[in-house]
Amino acid sequence: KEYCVAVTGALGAVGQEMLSILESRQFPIKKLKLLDIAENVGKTVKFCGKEVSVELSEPNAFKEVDIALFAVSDNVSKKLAPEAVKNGAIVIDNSSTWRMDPEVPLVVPEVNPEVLRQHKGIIANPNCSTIIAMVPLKPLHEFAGLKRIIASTYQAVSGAGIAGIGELKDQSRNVLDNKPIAPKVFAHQIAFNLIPHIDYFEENAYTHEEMKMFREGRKILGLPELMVNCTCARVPVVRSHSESITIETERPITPDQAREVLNKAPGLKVVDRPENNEYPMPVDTANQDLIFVGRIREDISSTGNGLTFWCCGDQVRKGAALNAVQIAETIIKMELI
Ligand code: 2RA
Repeated sequence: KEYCVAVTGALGAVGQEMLSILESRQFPIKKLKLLDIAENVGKTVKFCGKEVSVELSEPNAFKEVDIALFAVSDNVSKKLAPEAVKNGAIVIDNSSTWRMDPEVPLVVPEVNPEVLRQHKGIIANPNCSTIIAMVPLKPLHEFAGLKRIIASTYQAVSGAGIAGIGELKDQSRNVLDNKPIAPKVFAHQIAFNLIPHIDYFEENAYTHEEMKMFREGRKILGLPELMVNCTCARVPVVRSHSESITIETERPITPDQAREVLNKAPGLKVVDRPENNEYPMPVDTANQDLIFVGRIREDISSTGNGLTFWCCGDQVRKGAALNAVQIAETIIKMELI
């Protein structure tokens, strides 16, 4: 069977990545609709060798659509996603608008595909750094039972969109040439620096990005009491987020057991040969689909069962576009459409 698929926000960084993933995975498409804001209407994008024109992203555009992949802002999604559902589409949304709505499944296909059965039209794609953490955490949880997570993220500038990449490149040149810099996308200089601040500060002194790991992590893993402490930093890396994660588990798990469990789990590649200087790095995980995990070791500060590891993943692909397309593939496989 083939489907009418819409990509909303088709010309943005995530929309473009969605298109290239739909094409490379040969998603069963009967008709593709590219939807975007008024100023982009009429522009064309090449898909499977054919030029497709961009149409206006408005409620009527979803009339014949089976699956709508949304790569738009929170405000646009809030208005448009319910309209798309009313018109008969299943919406897979990449914004943060619907993620914590109890009626909306929040899904990483390798982790909790079963919640898709409860969907009522809108399905939410989690935040990028949350997805990257969940893929290795799920098999470790199944083996040892998660009690607590302490995570620090090192997030690439492309997490802030194409403008973030431009800002890093321009600033790097200007700093090397001793020219003045004027930060726009980020609150401070990002070239030759890092910024421990992503998204706004909440009342508890954590940033909203950090609280996404806390709230979304609990929801995805189905562990409402899970203890999660996260610090998110923006680093001068173009693409691929990195995370240092320490867990405390109910039952003991040795580094060898963890490597074995992670080796067998979907969506992961264990890269863990420190004797050969082999460990996950963002330059190696950019533009591919797997989360790389390494530096797996005992948490020597733990009073219980503690394990520490490091992981990296392409946040534009697995952290956004690929995860959304995998959700679409899973709802087809589970016959939920
Ligand atoms: C980031 N949370 O700033 C974003 C992307 N979703 O990296």
